[in-house]
Amino acid sequence: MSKPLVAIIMGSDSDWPVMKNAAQMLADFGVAYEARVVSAHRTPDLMFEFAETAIAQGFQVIIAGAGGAAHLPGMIAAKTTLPVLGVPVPSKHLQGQDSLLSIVQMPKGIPVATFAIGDAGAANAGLFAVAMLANQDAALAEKLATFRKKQAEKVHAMSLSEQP
Ligand code: RP5
Repeated sequence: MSKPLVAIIMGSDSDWPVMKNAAQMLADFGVAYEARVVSAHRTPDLMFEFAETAIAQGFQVIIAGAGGAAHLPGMIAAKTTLPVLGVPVPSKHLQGQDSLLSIVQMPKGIPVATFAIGDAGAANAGLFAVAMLANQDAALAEKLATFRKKQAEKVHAMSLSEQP
């Protein structure tokens, strides 16, 4: 595959089952990505190094997922001008509501595009990255249009059995 345009980072390997949904979406569209663990709290120096070198590495979009006190997406956004898509990972005690609020409430000037909690949010972050890259890639735009068409066809084909 070609050089990855999308970085998927997460605070722990325990986030991977959720963040895999973003990776799967990118793989389905043939978009090269790199996935790795970078923890805001446990490896802050690595986080800064990653953010500071992300543009030079050729990334165009960063998908960042974390749970609990989910500071990773915001801190990455603080250190790079690349677009950061934040995915709140469900947490043990507050079911990801803490993750969501930690990611979404960014101060004016440092945006993080925040997605839904969990699998759907991660998948949609992958899709959003595809949509961003499709602006400069006609073949990818075509694949995205086909994806939407197939999705709509599935809904049109739905029927409800046993209606009272
Ligand atoms: C966060 O703490 C991670 O993003 C993860 O969601 C959460 C728990 O991490 P582990 O204790 O599973 O490593 O930093």
